[in-house]
Amino acid sequence: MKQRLFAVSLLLATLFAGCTGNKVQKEEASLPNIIVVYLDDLGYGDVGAYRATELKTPNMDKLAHGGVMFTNGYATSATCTPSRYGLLTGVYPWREKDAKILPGTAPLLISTEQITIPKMLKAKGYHTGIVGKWHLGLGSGNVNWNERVSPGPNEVGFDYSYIMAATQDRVPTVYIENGMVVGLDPNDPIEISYKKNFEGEPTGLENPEMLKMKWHHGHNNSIVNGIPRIGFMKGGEAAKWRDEDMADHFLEKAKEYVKDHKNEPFFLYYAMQQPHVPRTPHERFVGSSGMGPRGDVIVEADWCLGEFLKTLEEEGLIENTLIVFSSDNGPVLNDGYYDDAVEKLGEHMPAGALRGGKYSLFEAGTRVPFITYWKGKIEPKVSDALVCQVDLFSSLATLVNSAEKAQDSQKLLDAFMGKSEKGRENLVIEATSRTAFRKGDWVMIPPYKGAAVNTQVNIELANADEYQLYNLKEDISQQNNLAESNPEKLKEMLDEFIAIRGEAFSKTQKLELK
Ligand code: NG6
Ligand code: CA
Repeated sequence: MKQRLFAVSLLLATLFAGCTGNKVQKEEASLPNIIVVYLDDLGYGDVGAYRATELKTPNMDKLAHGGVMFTNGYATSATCTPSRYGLLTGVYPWREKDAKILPGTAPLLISTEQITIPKMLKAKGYHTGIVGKWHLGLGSGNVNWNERVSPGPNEVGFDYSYIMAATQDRVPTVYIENGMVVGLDPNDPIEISYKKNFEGEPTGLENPEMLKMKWHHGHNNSIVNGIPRIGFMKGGEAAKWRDEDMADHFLEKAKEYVKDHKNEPFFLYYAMQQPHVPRTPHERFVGSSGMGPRGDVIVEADWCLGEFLKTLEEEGLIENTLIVFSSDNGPVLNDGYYDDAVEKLGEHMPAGALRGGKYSLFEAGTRVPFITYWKGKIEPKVSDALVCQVDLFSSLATLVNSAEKAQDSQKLLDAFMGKSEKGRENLVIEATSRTAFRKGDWVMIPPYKGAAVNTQVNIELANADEYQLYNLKEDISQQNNLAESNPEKLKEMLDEFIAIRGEAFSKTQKLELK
């Protein structure tokens, strides 16, 4: 009996698969390509269209002026790993206790069981690729960099991956293609440690004479290309990247990916490394901004974007491709190296009018440039809708007619397509494991212990003994704390925040009004 039932269901399954197979084929023809161009530490005020006057970003501006330019677009977090986790999974990073800035040796943060944007799209017939910065962990502890490194991006939904493991300032300083270190000489194996140095290897701390870039805080372990890094590395000489070529290199790979997959619907996550430290513009961009390396690498990233757009145009793909442009977190000037970012800043305001920066719960930590562009499909407009990168999952699911869901991701396709001004009603933002709550024009930051200012990077973190409540419409720079003068609003915000964050959280944080 059991066997017969099995046979019948097998038959049904085959018939059903036949039907859906055809359907997938039909759908594929009309599916647009989707590209996320993601910068690292690019601030709200770093883009011309977002009112930067001292820095020229013509290609980012082209997207902003030809698409929907969001003024209330957020990353889920004020640092990279959690932010990227939220982007790819549609789950708030504060739900995942390990979603913190990861070392290069950290295990894969996203569970291989978990649904992700690339997995969701793959099921709809997309080819999926990532080129650029990963920083979501690799392997399952104790990675051997001389064998295939897995699980990694290929195991959470990407058919193709060409990545750096963590950040440009962290070892291993090599490219990894589908899990294999590129250009590795088997006779010169790679060893990595974040605990101790390998005997006889120079470090930034002990060998300052070998440095072409000096460290300011942290960043004094292994030296690669004259730049001291976080973490220790031995071997892998032939595989090491040249920092100044990284932008060109990722651009080339992104272009190749597009050309290789132009005949099928594809999803590309093009995660540029700029303007994160160490800022190493190619020689032809040195001096291009007059602002030192930080400005120069933004000019370089803008150029890369322009070249990449040219490829989409040349390949005839630009009218069938939705491009999302954003940044993983807000800006920072001195993030650990002496590179003139502070000294040569001049009148430029990387955060625009926003308060704080990277690592901060103030607006500049998470409110970032956020643009959707689709030539011929999206009408240019500026949108004040409240949107977050965590919403891309469900919105893209709507676009491709997928029923997949992710816990915190809202369906905001109309807002992303510029058809509606309706965004989310509220949003939990995160910065180094602290959370705050935005609702409508208001933002509430609960009290947090810890320094008010991170003096190394010179950024206000938003820690305070008292509650903070700001009306962002009237006070975008968060100068007037209205917590005392508007206790009703504060209570309303706090109650909703606790309802989302959960009672247990409120107890550990002792979130109650006196
Ligand atoms: C910090 C690093 C900083 C940067 C950051 C990650 C020190 C002192 N600072 O720990 O330079 O690498 O991590 O940036 O090491 S992120 O954009 O990838 O989150
Ligand atoms: Ca970042």
